[in-house]
Amino acid sequence: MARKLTLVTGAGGEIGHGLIHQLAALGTFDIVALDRRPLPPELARRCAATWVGDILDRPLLAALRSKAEISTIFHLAAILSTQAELIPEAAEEINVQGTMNLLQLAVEAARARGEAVRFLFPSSIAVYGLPDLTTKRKAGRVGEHEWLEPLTMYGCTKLSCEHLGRCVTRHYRQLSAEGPSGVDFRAIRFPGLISAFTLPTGGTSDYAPEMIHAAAQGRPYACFVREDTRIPFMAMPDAVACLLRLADAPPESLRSVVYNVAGFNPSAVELAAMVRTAFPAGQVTFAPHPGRQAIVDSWPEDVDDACARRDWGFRPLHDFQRAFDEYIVPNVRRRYAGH
Ligand code: AKB
Repeated sequence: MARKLTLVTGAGGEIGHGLIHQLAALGTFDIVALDRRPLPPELARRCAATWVGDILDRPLLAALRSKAEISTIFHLAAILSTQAELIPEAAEEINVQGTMNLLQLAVEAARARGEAVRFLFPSSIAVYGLPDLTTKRKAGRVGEHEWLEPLTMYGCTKLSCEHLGRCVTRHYRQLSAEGPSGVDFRAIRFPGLISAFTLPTGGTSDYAPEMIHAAAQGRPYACFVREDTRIPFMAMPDAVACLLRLADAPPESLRSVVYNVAGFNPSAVELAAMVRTAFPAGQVTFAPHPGRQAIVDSWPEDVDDACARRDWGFRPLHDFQRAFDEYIVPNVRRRYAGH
């Protein structure tokens, strides 16, 4: 079977780290990695080629495309929610213009190959905007078409990218005789992600992984949200499995271009209890940051993932307990052994 040439942007990031390991293990992909920084050797050696550069650098993207016949794109590069509030203009440019640049690359790659290019995009629960806590609690598991008025720049950029991807896939240059773009855009609205191997940068769901990694090192951690805060999370292996499973789904089985996926949704105090049990040397306290609190209060308590289960057989492997017992605790303990 011909090996598929796959482009991964933001390759050195949290999802990129897990995805490249999985893609390499599958052995059916040749990976072209793009990141602003050189990849660590253990990632770079799993790639057919690595490029250091910026998704806003269109000559670089043109050069990359001319050298590689790309069949699939995992476009992971993005500025996350907290950082995007600090640099909104740059976040809009990177998250939206950067994505449009990659969509354009996908159109050109599809034209060059004469075959569709699958474009996998990590969107986020941040596209949702619950107006207040009472409404959030009443809303419960939010469906893909509800509460789409995000509170954050990040949420707005992710929602814009979903619309751009759908439009390029279904209506690109609809007034010209060129015909369809050949882009097959598929997006997943990820909850907060928890990795045992990497630490997040610039997100607002980061309190969970930060709490875990601090406690594992016996360091005190002041959680920046209230004890009763509740949003959905997912273990990183499930997130990577989602991307690969959706990438593999036959187009005729997909009735949407964007999907919710859920894992588990403990409150911050339930999370702290699990962390204290696993890492008793850790001291978790609560010191809510009003601004970041308002952001997570606008995100749903949980999401309805029925469409993902129906269209591409999504099934999370890890619930809350299993994520800790089988993935987080063993790997995080190993990571900080001797610390
Ligand atoms: C963030 O906190 O910004 C991200 C997300 C929920 O999309 N982790």
